[in-house]
Amino acid sequence: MLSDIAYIGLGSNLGAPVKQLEQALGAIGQHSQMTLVSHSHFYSSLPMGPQDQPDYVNAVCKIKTSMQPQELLATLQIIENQQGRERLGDRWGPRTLDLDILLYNDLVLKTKHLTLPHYGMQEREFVLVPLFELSPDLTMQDGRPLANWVAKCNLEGLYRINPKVSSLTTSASVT
Ligand code: ROI
Repeated sequence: MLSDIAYIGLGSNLGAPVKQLEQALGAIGQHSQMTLVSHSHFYSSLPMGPQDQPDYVNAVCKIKTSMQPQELLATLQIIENQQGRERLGDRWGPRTLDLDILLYNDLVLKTKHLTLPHYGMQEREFVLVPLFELSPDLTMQDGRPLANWVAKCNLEGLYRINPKVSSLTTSASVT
């Protein structure tokens, strides 16, 4: 049963970022234990961290899944690897594809490899804005509406770059 809901953050700034995100959404949609409920527009964003790297393309998608968080994480890492991700140990460096679990139901979790909700969300406009686009009524773990978090973030350098890709958009995408 695909009864658990998760939000995934997608990011890329190497190797044709828009294609990377489109391909990742395709892989997520085709996986037997996930369905793609909806995805946000794609956004161009200034790099967080070292500035001597290309701008990023970011988006968020909402999925239904039958996988537990650890298994979902491993599956997303397989998709990252299939798309040429090299793990160079540079946490803040450029990347072909990053897939982060942002939220998994209302779960709060802290393990060595996975923190839920995603630890950096509050400071990341490139996560909050596309998430808000998908689910404007979300309440965050501190009890505040997502809208408050969005209102506090710096939107400089963040802009929508394309219309939704219709082939990836499901009937449930207008949420
Ligand atoms: N900066 C932006 N704008 N978007 C990202 O997805 C992103 N991912 C990262 C770091 C290096 C923190 N910077 C980023 O991992």
